[in-house]
Amino acid sequence: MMKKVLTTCPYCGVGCNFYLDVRDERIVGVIPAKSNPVSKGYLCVKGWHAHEPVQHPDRLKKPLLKENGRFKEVSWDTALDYVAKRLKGIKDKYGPDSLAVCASARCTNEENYLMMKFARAVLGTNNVDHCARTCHAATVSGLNQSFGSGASTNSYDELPYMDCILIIGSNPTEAHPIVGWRVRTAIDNGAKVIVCDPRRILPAESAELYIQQYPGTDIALINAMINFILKENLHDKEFIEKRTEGFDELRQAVSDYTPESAAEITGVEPEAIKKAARIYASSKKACIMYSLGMTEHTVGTNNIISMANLAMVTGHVGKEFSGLYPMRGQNNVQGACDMGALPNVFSGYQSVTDGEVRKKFESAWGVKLPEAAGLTLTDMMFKAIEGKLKCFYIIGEDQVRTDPDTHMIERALKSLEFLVVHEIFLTETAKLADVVLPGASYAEKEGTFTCAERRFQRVRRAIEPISGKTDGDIIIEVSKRLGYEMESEPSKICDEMASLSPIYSGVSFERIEESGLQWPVPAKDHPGTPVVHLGQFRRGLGKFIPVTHKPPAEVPDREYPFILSTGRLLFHYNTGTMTTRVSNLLREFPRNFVEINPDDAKAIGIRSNAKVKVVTRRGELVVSAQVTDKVKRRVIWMPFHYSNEPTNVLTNSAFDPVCRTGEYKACAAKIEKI
Ligand SMILES: Nc1nc2c(c(=O)[nH]1)N[C@H]1C(S)=C(S)[C@@H](COP(=O)(O)OP(=O)(O)OC[C@H]3O[C@@H](n4cnc5c(=O)[nH]c(N)nc54)[C@H](O)[C@@H]3O)O[C@H]1N2
Ligand SMILES: Nc1nc2c(c(=O)[nH]1)N[C@H]1C(S)=C(S)[C@@H](COP(=O)(O)OP(=O)(O)OC[C@H]3O[C@@H](n4cnc5c(=O)[nH]c(N)nc54)[C@H](O)[C@@H]3O)O[C@H]1N2
Ligand code: SF4
Ligand SMILES: [Mo]
Repeated sequence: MMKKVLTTCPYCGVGCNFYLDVRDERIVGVIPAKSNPVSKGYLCVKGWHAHEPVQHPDRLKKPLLKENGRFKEVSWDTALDYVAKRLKGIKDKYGPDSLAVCASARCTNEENYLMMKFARAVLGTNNVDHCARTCHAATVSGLNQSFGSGASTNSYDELPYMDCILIIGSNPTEAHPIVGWRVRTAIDNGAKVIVCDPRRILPAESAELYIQQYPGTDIALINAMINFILKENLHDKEFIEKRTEGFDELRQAVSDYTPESAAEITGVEPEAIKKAARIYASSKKACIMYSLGMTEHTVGTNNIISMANLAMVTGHVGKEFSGLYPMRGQNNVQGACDMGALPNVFSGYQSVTDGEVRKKFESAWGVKLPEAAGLTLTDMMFKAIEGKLKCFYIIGEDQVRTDPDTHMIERALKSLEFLVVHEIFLTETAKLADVVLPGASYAEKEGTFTCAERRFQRVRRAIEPISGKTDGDIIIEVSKRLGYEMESEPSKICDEMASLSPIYSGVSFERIEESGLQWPVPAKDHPGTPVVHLGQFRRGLGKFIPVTHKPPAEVPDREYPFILSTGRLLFHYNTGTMTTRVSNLLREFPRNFVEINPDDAKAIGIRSNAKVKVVTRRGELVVSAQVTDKVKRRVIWMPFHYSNEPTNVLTNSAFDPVCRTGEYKACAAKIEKI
């Protein structure tokens, strides 16, 4: 039997659609979907090969139970009974807040809704979070303070028509290629692109201006741009007057940041800062595209606020062809946040500490709900080490490889009394579990993902679940064993979520058959919202919040003279569980490496491909050196996609005090020749 099943890509947050080509229960290929508004018939190299990991022989097929330190395969009933018994035992003994759930940005909205409901209604705790904590939590906390809503303000299709795109801390060509393609189109249409990135990424080659600042110095850079914009009278007085508050405080705060003083902090020529300010401020249609280069810092939230300040000073937000584009990472990280897989909000960003909101969910779910906000993923790890968190239920996340400071994370997970992991492959985190439950991949389930432009799109089942169950089925069965019944039909889970979440009120599976809908969708006849904050910010007036430069938690010194930054390659995806199992992808960059500037390489006495030891205060790793002027002196850069050569043994778990995201993008390191 042959069929073509339309679905959404399981990798990045762009949200491309394709058909899975299925022959006799075997997925043999991917066919792009021309009518999809996101991908318009294009895909990147990961999308083209997205079918390959699904039926890979390494897929987990049976539940695994650890006995005397070794896994043995058991039946679903044995595994689920055991999990329910242990969860109940720990809850009875230590109370509900001794348990925590990590939801998954790789899973569907409907599954994430079930996961947060499971934590709150079944386990009785708000301790639920997911990888947004490591990623764009600063976007949610920062933009919320400035605008009243923490998601992308505008849509992909505006990009080709921009006059200016300021790309800062985002590498769209590799991390969001189908958005990168729109940036390319904008350049072809005459847009001026300004790239601000410590690494000379591909878009820098065709940019009007490339600024190579030191990692962790963006507030100084942006404040200096604002300073110069005010000095040159390039600000939008009418916008500031009508739509914002707090301008005087901002003016005061940026007065110290002249392009000259910022040059000392950032390592960027004052003239370049002035040029960037002039281009951005005087363009009619200008937007800012940013990502983890801004969020993954101890000043992540303030970095986001500084960009919101810049956009408001120039009136480049709250209308079409403007705004901030936070390039959300995972296929469904936007959705996992929207579904309330966060410790402080239910679905639709409704606060758990708001009595009225709680009452609404209590009456819909028929249980009493916990009142205090729960722990973030960052704090769960610390609490585990302290012995206060006893049990962690992780779904589709590999913290051992992806959280900063691997040795610390291993210590945390080993301190637990009970660890459950839902996985599709046996990851390093799964290896530490007491029980591993084999979940299903995107190709085995019905549901939805929400992409970086807030578009809610369908995911469809191409083959039956290989393990017999989806992640959603597993949650429902564990809940049932704990005495709580949940809806199992994905479209009905979506209806329940919509009925409780105003921003999603108007969505349903029928309404998104064709091309999805962009939230807010407040009513069943509402067409969706491509641009938010039109006429008025979600919080009323946009708020200028003064922010000042603070160096990263760890700065270079005599012993550790380099700044290590980390990030992504086009061909690999996060931990690489899926992409390293695709031969065409693995062929490119099969091993980890470190990029180092030619002058530094010469000083150490190494050439490209020489083995070096990268050392930080937390760990060390032997990799090959890539000598390149992509990075400037004193800066080194590594990808983190390799499970057997784990970059995160090096990274720093120091975190932003507001959003609690770790500082993956800057720590002190040294390099030793071997
Ligand atoms: N191919 C591929 N695509 C992916 C992923 C993947 O693993 N592989 N992962 C997905 C996920 S989860 C996410 S969150 C996104 C992330 O997408 P991006 O954030 O675009 O990717 P990164 O490479 O982590 O970092 C972006 C840029 O930040 C720069 N940078 C580093 N430090 C600083 C700094 O201090 N300031 C500034 N201004 N820039 C800095 C880096 O040099 C890099 O070019 O990608 C998603 N897409
Ligand atoms: N050094 C460094 N480290 C980083 C970053 C960085 O920039 N630098 N970025 C951070 C960021 S932004 C992120 S988002 C995290 C990502 O961290 P993770 O979320 O841990 O990384 P992923 O590889 O996306 O892994 C998720 C896991 O989900 C599994 N999976 C995929 N689909 C499904 C499914 O449908 N069901 C189930 N049950 N499992 C599934 C995969 O096999 C994989 O093991 O990494 C962070 N780590
Ligand atoms: S750009 Fe992202 S969503 Fe599109 S095909 Fe590539 S990985 Fe998939
Ligand atoms: Mo991410």
